[in-house]
Amino acid sequence: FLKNGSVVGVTCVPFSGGQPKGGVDDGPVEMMRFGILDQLQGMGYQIELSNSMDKYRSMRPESDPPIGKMKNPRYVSMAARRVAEQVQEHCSNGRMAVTLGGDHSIAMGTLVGSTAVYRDLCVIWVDAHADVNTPSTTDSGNLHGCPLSFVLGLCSPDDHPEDGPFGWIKPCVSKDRLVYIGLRDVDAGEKAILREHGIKAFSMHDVDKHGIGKVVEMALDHVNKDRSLPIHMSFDVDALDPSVAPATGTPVRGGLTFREGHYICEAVAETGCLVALDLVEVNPALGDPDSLRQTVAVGCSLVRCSLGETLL
Ligand code: NNH
Ligand code: MN
Ligand code: MN
Ligand code: MN
Repeated sequence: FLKNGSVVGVTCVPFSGGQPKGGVDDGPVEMMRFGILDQLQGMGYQIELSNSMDKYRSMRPESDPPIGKMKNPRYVSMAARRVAEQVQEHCSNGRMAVTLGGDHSIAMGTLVGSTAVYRDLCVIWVDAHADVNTPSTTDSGNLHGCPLSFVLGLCSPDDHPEDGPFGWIKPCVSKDRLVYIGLRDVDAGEKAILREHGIKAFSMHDVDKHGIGKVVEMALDHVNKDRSLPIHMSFDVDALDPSVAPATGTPVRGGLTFREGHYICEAVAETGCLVALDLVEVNPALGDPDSLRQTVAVGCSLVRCSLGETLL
C-alpha cells in the first residue's frame, strides 16, 4: 500500500462554527500533541503540513447573523473555502490529503477541494448522522448537519443563492458515488432526501445484520465496483460507539466498535484508492481527561489505519 516516501498533505482545521459546542476546534492540536505527524512519518510517509492552525479562529466575521435557520453561515463558508484551497493544493500535488477537524461542516471544503482534482471520485461517509440536511430541512440550524446537501446540489435556489455566502459551492459529488456507513440518528427530513434521491446508506442495523466485512464490501461495490476510482473518506468520530469515542459533541448509543471502525479504514486502505481523508468531531473539551485521551488516540489510530498501518 505504502509507496515509500509518498507524501501526506495534512490540513489542521481548528473550527467549531458549524455547531454550538466549543472545544472541537482543539481537536487538531490534540491529535498533533498525541503525535500523529511523527506516527505517519514513522510509517514512512513524508509530511507536508498546511500552515493553518491560527488562521481559522481569526476568520470569524464581526457580525454573522443567521440566514434563515443557518447559524454562522459566513464564518462556516469562509472556513470551508480556505479548507477547499488547501485540500485542492495537496491533491493537485499528488499528496494524500488528510484533514483534521474541527466540526464536520468543513467537509464542504474538503470535498470541493478533492473533487476539483479528482472529478470522478467517490465518497464514503462514516457517521452516526447523515449530514444531508438542507438549509430548509435542518431543525438545529447547525451547518455540520448540512455539508452534503451543498456538494450534492440538493439545496433549492432559495436556500443556496448564487450571491449567498455558499455561492462558491457548485454540485461536485454525484448521488450514486456517495455511500454511508454507521448511520443511526437520521432526521425525518434527511430520510426523505435519502429515499427521494436513492442515496445508498448502511446503517448500524445493516452492520448488525451482515457484519462489517460484508457491509464494507457492499459499500465499495456500490460506489467503486472495480476499485479503480479515487476515494474520499469522511470519518466522523461519532460513528464509533460512545464507549470507544466519548469526547464528541453528539454521541449516539449503539455505534461501531473499535474493530468495526478500524476495519472500515483498513478495507479502504487495502483498495489503494484513498486520496483524501477527513477525521472530524473530536472534542477534547467534553468529558474527563481519560475520555479525551481515549478519543484522541482512537482518532489518530483511524488515520494511521486508513493509511495502511495494520496491513501486512
Ligand atoms: N442531524 C442533526 C442536525 O442536523 C445532527 C447532526 N450532528 C452531527 N452530524 N454530529 O454528524 O443538526
Ligand atoms: Mn458528521
Ligand atoms: Mn455525526
Ligand atoms: Mn437527530
